[in-house]
Amino acid sequence: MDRRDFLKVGGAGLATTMMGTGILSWTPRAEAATISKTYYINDGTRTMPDGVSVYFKSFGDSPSALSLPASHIICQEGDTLSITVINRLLKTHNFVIGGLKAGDPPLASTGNIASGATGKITYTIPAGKAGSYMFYDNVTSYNRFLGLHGGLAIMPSGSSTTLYAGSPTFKANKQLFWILNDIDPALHNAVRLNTTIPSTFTPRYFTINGLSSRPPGATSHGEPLIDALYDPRSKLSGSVGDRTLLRMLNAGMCSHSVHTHANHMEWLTNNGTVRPSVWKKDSLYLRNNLGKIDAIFPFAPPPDAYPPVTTGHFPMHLHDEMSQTAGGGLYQFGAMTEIEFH
Ligand SMILES: [Cu+2]
Repeated sequence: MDRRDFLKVGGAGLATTMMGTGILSWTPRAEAATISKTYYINDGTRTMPDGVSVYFKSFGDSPSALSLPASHIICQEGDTLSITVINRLLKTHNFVIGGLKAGDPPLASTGNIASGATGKITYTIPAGKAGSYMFYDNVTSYNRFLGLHGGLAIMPSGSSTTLYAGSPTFKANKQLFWILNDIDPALHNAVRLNTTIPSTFTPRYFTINGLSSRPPGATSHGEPLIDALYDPRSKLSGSVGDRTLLRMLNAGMCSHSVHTHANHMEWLTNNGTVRPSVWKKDSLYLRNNLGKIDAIFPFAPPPDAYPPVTTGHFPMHLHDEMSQTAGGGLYQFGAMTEIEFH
C-alpha cells in the first residue's frame, strides 16, 4: 500500500493494521492532505456479558459491519476531511462533528440524510483546532448512544507528540481513544421495534470502545474482540517512559469517574478547554452527554509499590460502581480495561 492509500483508508485500515498494538498511529506531514473516509449507517445486534442480544445502530466500516464505536479518524490541522456517509436504514440520520469546547457549534455536518441517501462533508481544518472530537448522529436525542458515534483526533500541524501547540508531550504513536457508552436495552428495543421511546433511562450495560470486560474465569476472558481488558484499542500497554495520551469521550447518558491505578494522569483538558495548569489526578470526572477529557498516562514507575517495580498489571475502571456491572449485577463485566507495564 503506498502512502497516499494508507492515509486514505484512515481509521478502518489502521485499526486492522495496528491490531495488536492498539495505538492511534500517526506520521506528521509538512503538507496538508485530504483524508477520505466512508461510513455506512447500519444496524445489528451484539451479545452483552449476560448473554442478552441488544440492537445497535452504527457508522459501519462496511455495509454490514456493526462498528461500535465507528473507526476513528486521525488527521492534522490544514487537512481536508472528505467524509461520505451512506444511510442504509429506513429512518433519517445525520453525521455531525461536534465542536472542540462545550457549547461550540459543530465543526461540520452532513445535514439530514434520508433513507437510502448519501451525505457528504468536505471540511478543511483551520489552524487552532487540534484536539479530540466526537462525531455522532443528533437527529434524535438518543441516536448517539444507540451506537452512532466515533472519535476524531486532530493533531497540531507537523507534530506527533503534542495534543495542541505547546502541550505537554506524549510519546509518538502512543495515544488512545477511550469512548464510553451506556446501554438501556429497553430503549434499543423500542427503536428496533419502532414503538414508543421510553421516557426513562435505565442503563444495564457499560462499554469502553464498544466492549465490556470479562474478568478471569469468565467466558471469553482474554479475547481481544470481546474482552475490554484485552482490547488493543483500549488497553494501556507500555514500558516506563511510554507517556500515552488518553482521549476520553463520553457518548452516554451517565457521568463517570475515570480511575487509573499505578499512576496519576496529567490532566490537560476538560470538555475541550485547556486547563490553566496541569494537575496530576488518579480520578477524573467525565461528564455525561459529550463530556471530554484529554490526559497523559505517564508510565512512571508506580510510586506506591514497595519494593519498587517497573512491570505489572493494574486496572483502569470507573469509580461509579454501577458502571462496573452488567445486566443489573454481574460485577466486573462493565467498562474497564487493563494497564500493563512491561
Ligand atoms: Cu480504582
